[in-house]
Amino acid sequence: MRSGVFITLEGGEGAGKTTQQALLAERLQQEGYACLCTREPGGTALGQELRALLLHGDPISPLAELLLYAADRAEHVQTRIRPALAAGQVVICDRFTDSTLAYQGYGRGLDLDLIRQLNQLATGNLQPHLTLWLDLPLQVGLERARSRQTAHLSGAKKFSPVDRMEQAQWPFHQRLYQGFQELAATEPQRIVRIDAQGSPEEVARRIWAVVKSRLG
Ligand code: Z5A
Repeated sequence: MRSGVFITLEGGEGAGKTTQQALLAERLQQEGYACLCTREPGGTALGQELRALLLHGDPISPLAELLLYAADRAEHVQTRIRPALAAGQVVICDRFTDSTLAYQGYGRGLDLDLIRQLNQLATGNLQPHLTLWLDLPLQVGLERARSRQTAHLSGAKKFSPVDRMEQAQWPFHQRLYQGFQELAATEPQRIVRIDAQGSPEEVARRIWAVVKSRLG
């Protein structure tokens, strides 16, 4: 049996993670790989409840928010990600530990070392084999995210109400962006920058070139 491969997708809002997750899974399946597509927050039943609290509940303190993301991750790694990897699947996760460093660390200003320790605790030291950072200019990503909401209001399928993070101010999004840049510079072997501009198919081709070389 092939050993499992753990791939995470990271980036700012509207960068195309969900779109690219589906395209990558489709390509991998064509190549004969079994895939698990999942996401954080919300990859388990507990995670769905935490997701509702985190993204659409009343405002909470940054530390409480951090601990809820850690709880979501602990349950997710233990009950879904590790079993899928043990079964030889390719796990593609929409956001993981780097999002916590970017949003709660660079964005909210919580201590990065504390977040790294919590990430290790929640994951039992599980690290992605490959992280694809979808790099899109902030304005473009936020416009894409907004146009999706507008599409919802006019009756299109995908529903995503404006959430707490999307309501945050521009400097917050700039700090996130800087965070992803610094994380990618710190771990260039694991975190690969993908130019997320262009059509979904163009971005998918860039992603596949990287994934294929790693799988090979
Ligand atoms: N969060 C956190 O703070 N700490 C943590 O530890 C974790 C998460 C794990 C999850 O929100 C929130 O949780 C997130 C961080 C926080 N903050 N926010 N907001 P989410 O899961 O609801 O949303 P998201 O992760 O930010 O993703 P998104 O806004 O749904 O965007 P996306 O998945 O990256 O993009 P998409 O849905 O694939 O595409 C967005 C729109 O653009 C859509 O209409 C597409 O059809 C369109 N699109 C996609 N690709 C293209 C291209 N190439 N060209 C043109 N249009 C495109």
